[in-house]
Amino acid sequence: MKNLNVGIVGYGFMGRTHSNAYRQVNNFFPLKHRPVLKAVCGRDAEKVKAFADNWGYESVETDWRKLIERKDIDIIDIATPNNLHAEIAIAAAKAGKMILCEKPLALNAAEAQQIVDAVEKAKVPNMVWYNYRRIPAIALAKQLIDEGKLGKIFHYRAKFLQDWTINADVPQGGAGTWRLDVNVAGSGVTGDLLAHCIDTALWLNGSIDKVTAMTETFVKERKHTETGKMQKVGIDDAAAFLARFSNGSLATFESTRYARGHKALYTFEINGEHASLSWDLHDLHRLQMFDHRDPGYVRGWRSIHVTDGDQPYMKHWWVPGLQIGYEESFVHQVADFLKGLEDGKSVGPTFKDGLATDKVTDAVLKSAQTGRWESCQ
Ligand code: SOE
Repeated sequence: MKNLNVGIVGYGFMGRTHSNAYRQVNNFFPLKHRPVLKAVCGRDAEKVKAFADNWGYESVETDWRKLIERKDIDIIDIATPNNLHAEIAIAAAKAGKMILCEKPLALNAAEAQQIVDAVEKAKVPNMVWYNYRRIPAIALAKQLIDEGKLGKIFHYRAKFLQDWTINADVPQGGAGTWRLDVNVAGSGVTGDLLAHCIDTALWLNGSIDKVTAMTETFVKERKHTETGKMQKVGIDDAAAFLARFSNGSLATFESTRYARGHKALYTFEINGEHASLSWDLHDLHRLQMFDHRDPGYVRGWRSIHVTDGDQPYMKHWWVPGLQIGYEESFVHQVADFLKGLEDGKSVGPTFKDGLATDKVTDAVLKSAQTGRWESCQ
């Protein structure tokens, strides 16, 4: 068993999901590497120390450059707001570190391309934390599609709905609400939520050629936490787009933070000539399937409870019928990354995959401005 020392930058929501994954992975997956919680880095010395104590990190840093300079760090994990991803990732690549980066990879595709160039030059293993690929029900959807169970694909439909920014008093900027500050987040729901839908879609259904989109910012001004002043809001609060996939299928995507009653309703459906699949984050351990080739007298939507040992990832957990949840998708992602190191294979979503998603989100934002179809290539 070889130890791999992790240095994580950022200790918010994602810092917790990643730390939990590093701690659990070797208890459930037989692997040749063991992640060690070596250092956590954040600007607030008191908060970063409290995080280190809580999760069992051996040391703390308050400057990410110092973390990258450390010889005892093997993996840099970037769990910061989006505007820091590129600078940290490029420096980490130059220092020869393996890199795991939160989504979206960068503020835009041009920046993402620079990150890809840096890791390709340095030849360092890399991965983006698009964790939903590792939900067993979604991995099963991928398996069924790859096995040809759906036949030719006609339609893909996805949405990601939330409701936490309807109140105009929610500020922009600062911890938790940096997602509303365009300079830090890059965009609103397009980069934050549609990016998840797009990553899954590209994985399941191949590349997207072009999109036509609309976006809206419902609350035009919000107080900025750092300046205390009312400032123009630069992010998209809601976005919807039509897409044409390279395989000829048509798609609709929608995301908003203004769908009252929905907290994290990520759903997708895919319709093929023989069968359809649908999935819902609020019921994440189930995959719905309709197969027209079933005998007519029993034909109908079936709800597959993805908890059995012969379904993706599940043999590593409990016993058939007992389900797992959101946090385990991160454990699976670390497990796959470590297995990739063992086998000498890169594991997706790599930074190159992250760039492909950023190209689509750029095209969505551009189309919302121009009112035209925009290419994603
Ligand atoms: C936003 O509220 C958010 O936390 C995203 O940033 C995550 O990526 C998503 O998985 C859940 O919602």
